[in-house]
Amino acid sequence: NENQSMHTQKSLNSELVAELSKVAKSYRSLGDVYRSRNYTSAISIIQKYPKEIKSYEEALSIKGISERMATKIGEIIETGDLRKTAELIDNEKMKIVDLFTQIWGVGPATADNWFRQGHRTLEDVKTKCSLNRMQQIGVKYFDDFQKPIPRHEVEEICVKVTQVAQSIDSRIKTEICGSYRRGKLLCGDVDIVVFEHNENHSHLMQKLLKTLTSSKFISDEFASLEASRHHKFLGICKMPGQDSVFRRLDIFIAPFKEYAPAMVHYTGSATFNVAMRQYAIKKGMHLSEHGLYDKVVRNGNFVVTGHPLLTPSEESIFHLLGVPYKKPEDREN
Ligand code: DCP
Ligand code: MG
Ligand code: MN
Repeated sequence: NENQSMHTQKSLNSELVAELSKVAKSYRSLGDVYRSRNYTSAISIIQKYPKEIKSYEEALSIKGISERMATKIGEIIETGDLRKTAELIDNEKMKIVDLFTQIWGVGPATADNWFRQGHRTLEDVKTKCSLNRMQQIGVKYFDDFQKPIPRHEVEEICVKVTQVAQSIDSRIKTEICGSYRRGKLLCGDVDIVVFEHNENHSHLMQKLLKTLTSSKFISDEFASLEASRHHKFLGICKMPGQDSVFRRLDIFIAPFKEYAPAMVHYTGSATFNVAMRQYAIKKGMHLSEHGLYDKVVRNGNFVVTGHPLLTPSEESIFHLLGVPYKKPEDREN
């Protein structure tokens, strides 16, 4: 009876096939096509084999099964699984979660969730996951965002923003902060702080974005909270030209009178800023991008009142906090 024998045949070595399939699948998602094919071809040979495979020797006797493969089959027969499988699946998971966290706007928790939901590739994420605005942009420009930005391009992007800003108000000054100011040769994004005399920045921000968007320099905007949109732009820009790359661009507008605290804040690093704020708290002070305050009254983490201190320079902020001055290059952590 053909049918019955097919059925028995299928269940004969099904555990073996299941175990080998896991390995093949892991190798495939790890990008090891060669090993993955070795396993899939062994699987199809085993599926055609008419008897239950009971030993390493029997496996080795099957045409097309190599000695290495027979060893693996022997291990599965004797122990029920392959030591290697668990390890491989761990590697696979690590590699994929790592890939997902490289998407702008995706943290480890989201990446882990997506993996557990069965997503394995960027294509899966693109087509099957519900993405917030940041993640949509992250997926759209995934390849470009993998490429770090050399300093000269950071400077070119700043020249562009500065020209437009100064055409709106000639007294405007801009500074490149972030990793660029800390001296990094390659930057993840471009952080530009635009200083103006006005304290309400919505007029400048509107005009700036209108011009930069209509000239196609800005391609996307990450719709930030409405409340901060007047002084913070997070989005994507691209220098003119066929070969240019889409780049992450952040523009922050601040009033001249907050020059030093803004420079400290936007120069970072983020870790360094946390440390600086801790020093402030220990002294009963509060440090933000707007200023340094003493006589601070807190309600939990929320600062209720404080008295602003004069901070004419970055040095003065360090001095008031009682910590030795650090040049931007030394503010990594
Ligand atoms: N910043 C902060 N806290 C955060 C994020 C940012 O204080 N959680 C500040 C300090 C950072 C600056 O903003 O240096 C710019 O942030 P980026 O995310 O652009 O980080 P970097 O410019 O330091 O590095 P990268 O090259 O990855 O952009
Ligand atoms: Mg940056
Ligand atoms: Mn940034």
